Amino acid sequence: MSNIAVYAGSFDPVTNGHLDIIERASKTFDKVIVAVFHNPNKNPLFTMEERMEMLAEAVQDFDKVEVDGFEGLLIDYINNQKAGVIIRGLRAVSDFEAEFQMASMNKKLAPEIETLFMMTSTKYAYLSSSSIKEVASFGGCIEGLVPDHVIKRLINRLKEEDK
Ligand code: COD
Repeated sequence: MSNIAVYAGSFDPVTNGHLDIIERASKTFDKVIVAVFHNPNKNPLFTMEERMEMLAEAVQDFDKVEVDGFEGLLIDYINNQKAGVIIRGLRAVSDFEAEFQMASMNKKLAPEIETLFMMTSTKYAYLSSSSIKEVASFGGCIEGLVPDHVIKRLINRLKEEDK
């Protein structure tokens, strides 16, 4: 099995919960590719390029971590990258059902690829990109929950959307 792992997601935007998983995974694998999914059916707050830029800045001090983007099936992307592992973060029990479905489908599509789950650090267990966007949109404090450069971008984007 290849010791390259892919941590895929929407990352709209990256949170400190995501970064915690990335940093911990980077200590276990030879390389971790953080792969931003371009979903043509969704309308994210940040473009694919912006989400990748925010991630690249956030992981610049991490060893063995690369940021990339992909379209289509995750499994096809993993095979193209010659990776062997999908990393997923697990927060509450409520994550389990969707994650189990996704992991089972990916296993059916590519039995040789393993999905590995990493438990969230308890201090980030309640964090999600959606809650960050909601709190920020009502002027709540998100310091310590996302990198500072993400806070700036969020505030600017939400101001633009208000106009
Ligand atoms: N602590 C720990 N982990 C966290 C936290 C936190 N606070 N917040 C989020 N995470 C984890 C999530 O559980 C997930 O594992 C990862 O971080 C990314 O989260 P998101 O929300 O940014 O991204 P998702 O879960 O929406 O990404 C879904 C994919 C894009 C990976 C998925 O839809 C996909 O693979 N799409 C490609 C098409 C495909 O292959 N479909 C078939 C799969 S069934």
